[in-house]
Amino acid sequence: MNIASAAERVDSAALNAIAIEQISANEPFSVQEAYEIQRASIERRRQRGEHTIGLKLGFTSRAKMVQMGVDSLIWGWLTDSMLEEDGAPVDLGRFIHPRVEPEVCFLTRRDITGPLTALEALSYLEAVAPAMEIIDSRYRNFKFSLEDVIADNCSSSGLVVGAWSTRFDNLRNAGVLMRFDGRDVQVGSTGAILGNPLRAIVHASQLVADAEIVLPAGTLVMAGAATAAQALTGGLHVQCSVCGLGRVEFTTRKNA
Ligand code: OOG
Ligand code: MG
Repeated sequence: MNIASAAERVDSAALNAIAIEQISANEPFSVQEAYEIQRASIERRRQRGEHTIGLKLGFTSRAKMVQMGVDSLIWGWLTDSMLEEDGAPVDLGRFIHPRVEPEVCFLTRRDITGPLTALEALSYLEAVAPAMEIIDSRYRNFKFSLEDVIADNCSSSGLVVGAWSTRFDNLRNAGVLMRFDGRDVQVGSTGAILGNPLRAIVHASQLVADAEIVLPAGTLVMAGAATAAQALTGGLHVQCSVCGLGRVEFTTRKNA
């Protein structure tokens, strides 16, 4: 597997919003190689001036695993260029076939340097917020293998984070509602995310230890979607509310 060439392919696809064939269609590759491709693609973003602001977990709920036919937890990087402002319009022109999903986002307050237990995780957190992730697979028809999606930085494309809160107590089973133009499109519970989205921090700490990196204080961690993702079109008002945490929203603009 030529790591650099595969990284160039997923990176260009994201940059130009043009879908590509799955990397695995021509050459099978391992999960380890997939993370190497992901790392090399993030390095290309860094060289263009983007910086990483956090990480995201994927397939932390059954709903997502079933929707995408993949059953392993995955992780990828979030960069500053992916961050959209709460309440602001999002231009869909930079995406291929964007989807949105309801999540919660954590903000860390101490460096995470190694594996944490569930009990320890809370003391590493500054705040939690309702959030939505905009995912956009770089592969045609949004179809991929586990290795393909990891290499593609787990479809990461955008995130919108609502107001921060310190209400960590209610996360085990808080109602989640995503609406398009006031109509319910996804309904669920934060409990669908690993039983409790706080476990995302435990997983993140293990991943960090395995990858031999440090997650600095002030890192964002997206816990993964509580429900299946929903396709985005232009001219929508999209809102997600998480019971006890409040809500987050954006509108979509189609730039043809
Ligand atoms: C991969 C990303 C999964 C989540 O929250 O489960 C993910 C995808 O579905 O394209 O972000
Ligand atoms: Mg997600």
